[in-house]
Amino acid sequence: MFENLSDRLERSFKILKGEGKITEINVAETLKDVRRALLDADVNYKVAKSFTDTVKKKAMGMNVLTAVKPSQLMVKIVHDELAELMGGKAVPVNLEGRPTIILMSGLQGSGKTTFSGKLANMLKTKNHKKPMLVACDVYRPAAIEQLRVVGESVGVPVYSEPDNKNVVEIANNAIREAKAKACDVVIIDTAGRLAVDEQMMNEIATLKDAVNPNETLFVVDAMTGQDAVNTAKEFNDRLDFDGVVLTKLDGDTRGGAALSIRTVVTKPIKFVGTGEKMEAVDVFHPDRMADRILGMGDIVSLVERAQQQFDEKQARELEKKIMKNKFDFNDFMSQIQQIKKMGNIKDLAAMIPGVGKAIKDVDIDDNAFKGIEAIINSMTPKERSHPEIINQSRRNRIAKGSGTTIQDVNRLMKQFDQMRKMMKMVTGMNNSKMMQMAAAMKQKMK
Ligand SMILES: Nc1nc2c(ncn2[C@@H]2O[C@H](COP(=O)(O)OP(=O)(O)OP(=O)(O)O)[C@@H](O)[C@H]2O)c(=O)[nH]1
Ligand SMILES: [Mg+2]
Repeated sequence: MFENLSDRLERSFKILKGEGKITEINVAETLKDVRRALLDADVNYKVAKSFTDTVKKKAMGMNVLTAVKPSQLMVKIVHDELAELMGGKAVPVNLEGRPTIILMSGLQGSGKTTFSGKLANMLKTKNHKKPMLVACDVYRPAAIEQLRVVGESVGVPVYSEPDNKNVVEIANNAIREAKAKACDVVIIDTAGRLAVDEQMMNEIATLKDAVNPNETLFVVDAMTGQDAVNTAKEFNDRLDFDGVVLTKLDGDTRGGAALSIRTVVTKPIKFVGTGEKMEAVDVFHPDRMADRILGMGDIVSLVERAQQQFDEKQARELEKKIMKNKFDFNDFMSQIQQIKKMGNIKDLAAMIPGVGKAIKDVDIDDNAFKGIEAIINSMTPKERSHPEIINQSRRNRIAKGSGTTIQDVNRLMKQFDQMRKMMKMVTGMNNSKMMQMAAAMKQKMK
């Protein structure tokens, strides 16, 4: 996501390289490029224009005061303005209320049910809450079952009344049940609706009035681009929601919605969904998102996410093995399972500064795993624990056994080798060092 935008912005700053100072002329040229990059990334026209106007004003004002390189200064100004555009600071979800009541709203297929599960999972594991999911989608026959499966996968109870079509009644009964069971967060999943469907919009407005939620979230598919902004506006006019959840940011989205929604509805983006798995969700941090858009990487969120995923003890054992260069195909296989759980590997790697660009043309997308598992499965236990014995004839046998080609096996052996090296490097760098690096980078920008 945002790959194009970050490349384009970087190129526009290059125009300023070598220039001694920011002048009206060279800044105009850069900003024209920045604006074009934003428009191409599907940012609302008015938002893009006011953005570049503000940047220009700031850049011209700063000219006399500073002695830093113009391109650095511009990166800094654009970075800060991008963060500002997306709300400046992260806004946490409101957890007041006993129980806390959270209501989902949004179009069909936007990701409400999936996000309800992700939120329940996050509140349970990170905030040590005891959530309950409530099925208030009474229209789609399979909706209750879907929520039940989601609830089961994260170990959270699901309240439903299959024969009741009155969502206010269901919600009120659920809240009563939650109190009785000492659940402290009630997450209400609702049916998808179109803003033009008056009856459906009335239903959710009535539901909101009746249960008086602490938090009403509007869930929107980031891939819908400008439509996302318009839908957000229509739902906000009707529901006056508290925050936005941008889903499917892992997809082929140009990301413009993230940049425009906040300005158009003046409600904060609180979460982003980055995959179909229950773990694929992040709290939205405008400044970190700005880092990512500018290709600065996002070490902090990477560390946070990795920490959440990896079992600490298992990680320490693995670390020892890596340091001793004993990392083998058995470990590799279990890493693949971990990575699969974490979501898109390229997305994850792209958060490391410098890596995003380096791997742009490298073949480590999710598809890379398909043949890999087959190949590893065709290895003997000895080969798996002693990869160095895998010579040419063994490679031939493995290729045949796994239904792949010798080239595939060679490629995997090479990737495995590279991975071993990279892991050794990363493991040598502990978290506090990573934090220092992130802080140093921030300092550089100032
Ligand atoms: N790639 C990706 N897919 C997602 C994400 N969130 C949801 N999905 C997928 O989008 C589809 C729709 O998600 P749901 O959670 O069922 O959407 P919904 O809003 O509940 O849909 P309705 O109940 O029909 O209105 C499913 O296939 C999800 O797996 C995300 O962040 N990334
Ligand atoms: Mg649903």
